[in-house]
Formats: sequence, structure tokens, C-alpha cells
Amino acid sequence: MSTNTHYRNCNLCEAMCGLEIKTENKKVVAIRGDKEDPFSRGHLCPKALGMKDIYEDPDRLKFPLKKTATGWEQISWEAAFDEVANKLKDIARKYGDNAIGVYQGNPSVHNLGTTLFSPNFVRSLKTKNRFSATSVDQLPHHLAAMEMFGHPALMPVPDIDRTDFWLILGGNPLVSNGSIMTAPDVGKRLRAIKERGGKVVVVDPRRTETADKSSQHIFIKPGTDVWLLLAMVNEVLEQPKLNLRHLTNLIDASQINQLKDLIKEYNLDIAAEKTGIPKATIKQLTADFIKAGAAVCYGRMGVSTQLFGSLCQWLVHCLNILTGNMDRAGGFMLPSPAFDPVRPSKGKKRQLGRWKSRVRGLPEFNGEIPSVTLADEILTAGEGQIKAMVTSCGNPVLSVPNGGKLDEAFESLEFMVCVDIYLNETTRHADIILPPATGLEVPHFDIGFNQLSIRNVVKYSDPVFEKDAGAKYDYEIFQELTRRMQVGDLPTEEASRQKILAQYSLTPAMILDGGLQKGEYGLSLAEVKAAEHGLDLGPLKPRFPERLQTEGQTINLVPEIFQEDLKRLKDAPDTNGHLLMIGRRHLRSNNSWMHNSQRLVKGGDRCTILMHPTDAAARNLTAGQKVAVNSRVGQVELPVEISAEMMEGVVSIPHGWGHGRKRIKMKVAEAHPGVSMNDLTDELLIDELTGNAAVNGVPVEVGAVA
Ligand SMILES: Nc1nc2c(c(=O)[nH]1)N[C@H]1C(S)=C(S)[C@@H](COP(=O)(O)OP(=O)(O)OC[C@H]3O[C@@H](n4cnc5c(=O)[nH]c(N)nc54)[C@H](O)[C@@H]3O)O[C@H]1N2
Ligand SMILES: Nc1nc2c(c(=O)[nH]1)N[C@H]1C(S)=C(S)[C@@H](COP(=O)(O)OP(=O)(O)OC[C@H]3O[C@@H](n4cnc5c(=O)[nH]c(N)nc54)[C@H](O)[C@@H]3O)O[C@H]1N2
Ligand code: SF4
Ligand SMILES: [Mo]
Repeated sequence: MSTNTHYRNCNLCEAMCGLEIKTENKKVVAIRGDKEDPFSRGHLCPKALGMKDIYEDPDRLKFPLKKTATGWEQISWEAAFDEVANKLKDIARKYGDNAIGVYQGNPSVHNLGTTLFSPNFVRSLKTKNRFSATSVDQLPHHLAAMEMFGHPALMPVPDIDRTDFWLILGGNPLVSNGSIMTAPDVGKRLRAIKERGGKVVVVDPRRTETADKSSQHIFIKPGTDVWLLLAMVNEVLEQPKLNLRHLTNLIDASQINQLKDLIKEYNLDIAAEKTGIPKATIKQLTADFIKAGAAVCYGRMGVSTQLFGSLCQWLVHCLNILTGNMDRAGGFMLPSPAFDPVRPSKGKKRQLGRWKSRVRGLPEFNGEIPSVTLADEILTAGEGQIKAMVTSCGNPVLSVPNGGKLDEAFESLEFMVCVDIYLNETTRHADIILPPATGLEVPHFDIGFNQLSIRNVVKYSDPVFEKDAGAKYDYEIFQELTRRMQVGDLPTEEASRQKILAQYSLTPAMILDGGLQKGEYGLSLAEVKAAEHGLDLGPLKPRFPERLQTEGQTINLVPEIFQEDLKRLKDAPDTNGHLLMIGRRHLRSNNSWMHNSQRLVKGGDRCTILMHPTDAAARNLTAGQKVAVNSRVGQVELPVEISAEMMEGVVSIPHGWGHGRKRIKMKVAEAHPGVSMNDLTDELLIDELTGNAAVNGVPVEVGAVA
């Protein structure tokens, strides 16, 4: 029997690890880290073997399914495409275009075909009711990028290979493997900072795996980072002279004075009171940050998904800018991707709030409405009510706050189609499921993460296996659906018409080749393909001002919307006396969808509530005991784990569990169900500026199960 070796990037998380995959016939016999990958240097995590499990999973769907009175039936692709297009068109005709809702989930950006081909399909629906996982995650990052640098995709990443001081707020990269920061083997890179005499500081309500390996950990009360950051920026501004370095000419000096005035009242005293961090600690932290050779502040998920997420991301930028660390080696930098989807906006400013959601009046951003209000838009009668849903790569029932309400909402729809590889908590509500080929069966290229990686690299991965006979790639599914939606609706003008028709025969390879050749390095797809371990394109380079897309290519330090939002701090809810719930991730989970791999779920129950010993004692709780957790929206019961790694007054539950719901088909996951943290998170708790979900800092009550 002959063994074949394949090299390919793992597409499960943002780290882009190179894998070496050995196969015999149609079987995976080994998956290791590719030591010759110049970026990941042999690193991988336990989820990499999940690639094999997904490939072999008997529960994974491969052909279209239709729900009938007697259960799910396999139907042909032709019949499925026709039925989906006809139903969607009928509903749009009857109730208007906005009666179709769309939700796109996280793996969308990890799948080449979906990244490139789903946008046309979504546009063909002409609906304003578009939702995605972005608004349960990182909307504040995009808003800060748009307001300050002129484009929502211009999100700087920490140059951790060259920094002397890495301040991490609300991120746990040793477990998440990094986010809005593609950095395979963060552990090694973090260690290297300390070995070269630098410092890593983690600010987190939990002493995380990352905090454990860092130089210093500081507990913070959930949802209060905004006051910490305000006080730190204040401290920076109080220096006799700012060291802006090459940014001096990119910032209007009057904006610095304006910022000073705006935030001067938010001093160390207020910060200490709100955050629970001693004044002296904040002062020292700021002083260390200022005096470090190169420093970078990085705020991720934990500071994005809270009530003041957007202010936090704005202030993270302010801290980096005002200490001269933006766009500088060892600071916060913009990558230079070989395939660059960011087109100059030619003065056309993207906007927030061009329209509002119908029921709650939440602002649109980048053409999307916040997912916290998806259930309202389905359940509330009236003109514009969503009657049909399309989901792709998403499991909002487990991922969006108040998932229970979404569960109920999806059940009430007239029609639902899901592009997904599993029959899970969300797709069980579908009338039709369209499963694409995935994982080892598809070509891969990291369009999204090359824009976020801490070194410029590029790789193309060929499929390891052919997809099953009769299976379809995701791009083929979207192309077919788009074509059917546009039939009879093509523009009459010949040139526009031809342009649309031409899209029906495009392939991902054609788009990649064109984009790569036009890109900064002028590579062809063939050249990229020839480098099976990937190409190293060098360390990050300063990109200002050329990359800025603001008017006059300057940095906008004090965007009006953040000035305005500061007023909201005065009405911040008083959470004293409440337990506050935060989330947590685990190396062997990937949001909600990889619990069907036995090797990834084995061991003890990981879906537990973590609680500080003092809080447990106050409630007479003992380790392992089942407790009831209540919030405004729901109740769940799960075992308690008692640990001083939690801050007092804070509890933690991992998200992505809750596979005990009926009528799903994920055998292993069903045997390890856990409960859904999002049956507790509250759709009314949001970063009001963007409508981004505040899944962290949710008030809950915990007590013994009666
Ligand atoms: N409480 C709480 N809630 C959270 C979070 C939290 O930290 N705490 N995190 C939030 C974050 S950061 C995110 S990104 C969201 C994620 O939210 P979602 O994106 O809605 O959820 P996932 O669990 O990623 O679901 C992925 C879906 O894609 C399917 N899938 C996997 N591979 C493929 C493929 O190749 N093609 C297709 N078509 N489908 C595929 C899976 O079967 C699954 O249904 O959750 C958010 N929700
Ligand atoms: N193994 C694994 N890896 C993943 C995922 C996964 O599910 N599993 N999901 C992927 C996805 S979609 C994403 S977006 C990334 C997320 O990547 P990260 O942002 O690194 O994700 P988390 O591990 O959720 O880290 C959030 C941290 O914020 C802390 N936190 C909570 N509330 C607050 C607060 O108010 N203030 C501060 N300062 N900290 C707070 C939490 O304790 C936690 O340590 O991970 C990705 N990688
Ligand atoms: S760290 Fe992420 S990219 Fe690397 S092997 Fe694990 S899941 Fe895959
Ligand atoms: Mo995410």
C-alpha cells in the first residue's frame, strides 16, 4: 500500500498551521505539524486531528436533504436548488425582499468558496435583513478601524515577534490560538518575548492559560475595561511630551487637545473603583507600557463583547497611537497580504446606521443588522417581518444571545434553508439542508487571515481527497443559487448582463490568480502552488499613510461617534452585588460544531460553571455539585467547579454546548450535551453603538438545584 504525503493549512481556527497529512488509499493515517512551514514551524493543536474526524464522520451530510412528514429525505441537487429558489422568490413576491433573512456564521471566513461566492448570492436576495456572527464577536474592531483608519478591514495586529511589551485585554490566545491576530504557536512566541527581556501582561477576570504563562496577570471586573483604558490614555496624555514618532504628521494636534478635554474626568480613582484594580497597579502598568522599547496593547473578544466594546477598541488604538506604537515594528501593524481584498474606497465612506432594524431600531453596519435582534425580526408581525431564513456556516441557536428565543423563532418560519454539513441545533429547523464538501476535500487559501497575520505569508492548499461523487463544493452551491435567483431578473443593459453571466463560470482559482497577480508581490497562483509549505513574504512593514483610507490619509483620533458614546458611561448599569458571567474557550472545542469528534470531547465534562471559593461558600456549594444558573432570559443546570482562578463575583461557562436538543444528528455530541451558555446571555445587553452582543458580564444568580 502506498503512502502519500500532503501539505496543507489547517482551516479550523485563525492560526493557519501548516499540516503534514499522510494518507493511504482514502484514509488519513497521520496528521502532524509541517516542520517546513516557515510560519507555523511544525506547530499544531489537538483540533488538527479533528480534520480526520470531520472527513470520516458518519454524521456529516453530503447530499441535499428535504424535511418531509415522515422525516428527512435525500433529494437531487437540481431539485433542491429549484425548490430553494422557487420558495425564496415566492416569499419575496408575497411579502417583499426583506422577508428573507440571512445569517452567516464563523466558518464562512475559513472556507474559500464561501468567502468568494456567498456575497453574490446574498446580494441576489436584495434583503436588508442580513446577519452574521460578526455582531456576536468583533463589530467594535471593524467600527474603530473604519472611523479611525477609513476602512472596516484595516484592523492592525500586534507584532508580537518584535515587541518588548504585550498587553492583552480580553484574549486568551494560548487556548484560542489567537484571533484578529494570526500567529501559529502563540505559546512559543510569548515565551520568546519574555526570553528577550520583554514583558507580557494579561488583564482578565479569570487567571487564564495565557495569564499563567505571562509575566503578570491583573484581575478586572467584567465590562469595566473602558475605565481602565480611559485612565491609561489619560496618564499617557499627562506626560510633558508625547513621543508620536512617525505618526506626528498623521494626527491633527488639535485632536490631541480635544481628546484630553473629553476624557480628563476619567481618572485613576474612577478606574480603580470601577475595575477593582488598585490605582498604583494601573499607574505602574501605564508607566511600563510607555517606557518599553516597543509596546502593543491588544484587546480581543472579551473587550469587544461587552457593553462598551466600541469605546474599548477605540481606546486600545488611542493607547497604541499616543505612545507612538501604531504602525511600527513591535507595535500594532497592518499586514500586506498577497491577495488583498481591500479596495481603495475612493472617498466613498462606509457608514454605520444607513438603516435601522425594524423592531428595535438597531443600526446597520456594513450592510448587516446585529444578530441580537434576529429573533425579534422573525417573531414580530408587521411589514418587513422575516418569513424565510437562509443560514450558511452558522449555528445561531447555540451562538447568539437568548438562543432559546431563536429556536422558537426558526420553528415559526414559512421556509428555511441551511448550507451546512451537520443536522444540528439550528439546521434541524430547516426545510432543506445543502451540505457542501468541506475540510480535506476542498482547496484552501486564507484570504481573511492573510490580512490579519503577524508575518506576511501565503499558501495555497490542494484538496487531500476528492469529494464524494455527486457532492458539491460550496462555491458551486452559491453559484447555482445565485443563477436561479437572478433568472428573469438580469439587467437589460448588455454589458452589465454579460458581467453577471460571466460570474456563473468563475472558479475560486481564477479569482485567486487574478488577485494575486494584481497584488503587491505580483505572484501567480502557479507560483504560490509550487511552494507546498507556503511562502514567507517577510515581517510586517509600516503601511501608514499609504494604507489609510481616511480623507487626507490622516488618523482620526476622536471620531464623533465615540465622543458621543462616552456620554453613555454616566448611565452604566450598577452591577454591584450580582455575579457576572463570562465565557471561556477550550483547546479541544471550536465554537459549537466540533463536539462530534470523540477524541475532542473525551475526558471529564467540560461544560461546567467556574466559581471562586468565596462565592461557592456563600452559597453552600461543593465541587461537582449540580447548580441552577438563572438570568433574565433563562435557566440552565450544570456542575460547578470551584477555583481561585476566577475573580470573586465572576463565574464562567463555555459557549457552544447544548446538544441535548431533540432531532439533531450528531451522535457523539449528543452523548456529551452540556448546556448552552446562550440560553442565559441576554439579547438586550449590547454595545449600543454597534449592537454587538455583550456575552460577557451578564448578571446571573447561582444556587443549588432544589
Ligand atoms: N456566549 C458566547 N457566545 C458566543 C461566543 C462566546 O464567546 N460566548 N463567541 C461568539 C463568536 S466569537 C463566534 S465567531 C460565534 C460563532 O457563531 P456561529 O458561526 O453561528 O457558530 P459556529 O459554532 O461557528 O457554527 C458553525 C456552523 O458551520 C457549520 N460548518 C462547519 N464547517 C462548514 C463548512 O465547511 N461549510 C458549511 N456550509 N458549514 C460548515 C457547522 O456545522 C456549524 O453549524 O459565536 C459567538 N457566540
Ligand atoms: N480552541 C478554540 N479556539 C478558538 C475558538 C474556540 O471556540 N475554541 N473560537 C475562535 C473564535 S470564533 C474566536 S472569535 C476566537 C476568540 O479568541 P479570544 O479573544 O482569545 O477568545 P477567548 O478565549 O474567548 O478570550 C476572551 C477572554 O476574555 C476574558 N474576558 C471576559 N470578559 C472580560 C472583560 O470584561 N474584560 C476583560 N479584560 N476580559 C474579559 C475571558 O475570561 C477570556 O479569557 O477564538 C477562536 N479560536
Ligand atoms: S491552532 Fe488552529 S490552525 Fe493550528 S492546528 Fe489548531 S485548529 Fe488548526
Ligand atoms: Mo469569533
